[in-house]
Amino acid sequence: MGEKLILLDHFASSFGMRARVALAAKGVAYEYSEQDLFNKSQLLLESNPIHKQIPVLIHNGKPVCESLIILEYIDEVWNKEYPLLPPHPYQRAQARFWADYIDKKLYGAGRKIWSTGSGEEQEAAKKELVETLKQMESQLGEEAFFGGERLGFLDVALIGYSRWFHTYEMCGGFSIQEHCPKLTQWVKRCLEIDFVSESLTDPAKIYGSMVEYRKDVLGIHTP
Ligand code: GS8
Repeated sequence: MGEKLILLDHFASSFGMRARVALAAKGVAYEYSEQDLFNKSQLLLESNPIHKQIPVLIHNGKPVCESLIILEYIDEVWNKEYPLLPPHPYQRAQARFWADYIDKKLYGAGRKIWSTGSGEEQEAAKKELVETLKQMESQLGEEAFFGGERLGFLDVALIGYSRWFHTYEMCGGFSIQEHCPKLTQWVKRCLEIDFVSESLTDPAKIYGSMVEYRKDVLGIHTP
């Protein structure tokens, strides 16, 4: 009813992918607005004056920032028939803990893998990434999804990173599947859900853009 919803995003952002998947899970229509992060729009600067980062969800002119907060907002506002957070307060606290853990560990380790050519720093980042993913694997246990029988908050929080796995592997010369077969199966299960695969960016597109970025900005040749 006259609702206006805009997502300020960037195609490669695992944070933005969270918002895309959550909105799709809830069946909410929105306007996608790709942002140039090297030349930030007035709308982005005004909507997120503190961090000046995407994603930002602008709901009827009011901006909501920070991807995990956006996820909770989406969960509270739309389609209560499909809750993302679990029902029990303790389970909710656990889901939030692990989502926070993912952001504290995965983003930094992943970034180090693609932004360093090779060497000790990259080896340490690869080790940290694998340890983090293994930790997530043990959280998953024998469940189909982190949300149990169906996709939930933590699945949505993590799935965007999987689109970067190819880039990590190519830049780091290692195989995530080899170390984390169960998590690889989980990724496959998530991608079998149409609204998930349709919301995510093709890993080849992310890798292509990173090869360019490494060459042009970091001066690193990608094998
Ligand atoms: C992180 C967003 C972020 O890093 C969240 O939303 O969860 N904690 C935030 N956004 C990046 C793009 S994705 O790597 C961004 O907007 N970078 C531009 C900049 O920092 O100038």
